[in-house]
Amino acid sequence: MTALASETVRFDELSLADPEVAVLVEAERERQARTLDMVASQNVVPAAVLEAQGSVLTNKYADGYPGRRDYDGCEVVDEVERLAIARACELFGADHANVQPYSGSSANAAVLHALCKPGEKVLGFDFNHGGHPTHYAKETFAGRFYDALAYHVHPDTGLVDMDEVADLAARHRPRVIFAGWSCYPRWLDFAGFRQIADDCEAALVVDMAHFAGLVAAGVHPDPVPFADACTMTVHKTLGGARGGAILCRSELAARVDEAVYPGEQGCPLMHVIAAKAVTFRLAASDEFRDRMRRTVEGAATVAAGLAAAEPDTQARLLTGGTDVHQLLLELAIGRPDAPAMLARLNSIGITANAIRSPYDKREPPSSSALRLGTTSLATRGLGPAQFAEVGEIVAGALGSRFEEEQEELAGRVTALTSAFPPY
Ligand code: DSN
Repeated sequence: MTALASETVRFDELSLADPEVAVLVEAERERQARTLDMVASQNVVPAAVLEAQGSVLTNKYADGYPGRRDYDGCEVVDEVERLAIARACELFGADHANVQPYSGSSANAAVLHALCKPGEKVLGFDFNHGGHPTHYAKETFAGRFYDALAYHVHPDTGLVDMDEVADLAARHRPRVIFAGWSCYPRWLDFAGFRQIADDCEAALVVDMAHFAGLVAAGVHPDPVPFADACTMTVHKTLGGARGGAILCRSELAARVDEAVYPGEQGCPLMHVIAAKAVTFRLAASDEFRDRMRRTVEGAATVAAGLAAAEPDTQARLLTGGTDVHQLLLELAIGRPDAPAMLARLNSIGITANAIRSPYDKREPPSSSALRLGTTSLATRGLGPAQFAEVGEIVAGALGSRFEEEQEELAGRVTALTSAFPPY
């Protein structure tokens, strides 16, 4: 158990007012406690963040920004938002921060709103190759309101094909280039993206939703010096308030702020902004940096275990390993598909998610790949020995003797979850 997540959270008032919801909240608390959560985008937030998000700040309307609101009585929430902005700028060395986006998707919508006119070109990373739909996909605002296209990973290496990025950028001259990912296990070449953006006079937006915590802790290259704007979520590796934020150069500050409010959103969620301020403070601590180091080293340890087990599992690590908090495993054709392997993992108490691997040969809803993350486990306190064991357990779940070993594997998961409770 870590000091950041050490207090039991109680729901006495909720039980009185609405026993049905209280029972469900308790059921979810228990589910989280007895599960090894390897969904790479999830985390266990500190009790302090739960308290701030559940505070009386939820009662306040505060449309606008500190010192210029549309409502009276904003003097306290102004201070809260100023704190969150100052802490975000200091943590990431940014000129300006907007802490109001309701989510990472809202943050991406706002930067496009700030930097592009409808119909202008945007270049993003293909979803099935690791990118996020809000960077380009036709089902989202990015593809619906802008002329969006996508780059890919190279089929031989599994790495972002920078030659393709440069070629698409030179031919189409996008207004915005997105660099960032949801399902990709390697560092991006931020200097390379900057050069490509400069060559075609595009703005570079780095979506660091997944790796913001790693950047804050100094265990991942820093995109801030290279990007015109960075978007993020605060609840993934950063491990805090649910929602988004934007960092940008000072010359873009007014455009970004106007794009968030009134451009894309109404009233800021002041209780969540308070929790973002708490998150940024905690992320500046030595304890957080240690946790991020354990997260990344844990992913490398699990990856090494799975690589060693490949002759049995026939599950191949995409790109051969990981630099970050997640790893991607491609399952051989002829073996159970990703949903079937997820069901195996679930049956022993591990949650993860299925993804389409780049160049997947299976027809949806079948797919060939799993994404496994170590963020929540590191927050719960797991270290090198436990991550080695997690690698063995996952290998056993994906292996040829799963049915014989299922009970023993489930027992090992229970021993770990009991030793490392989330709260
Ligand atoms: N849903 C997030 C993830 O799982 O990576 C991305 O928005």
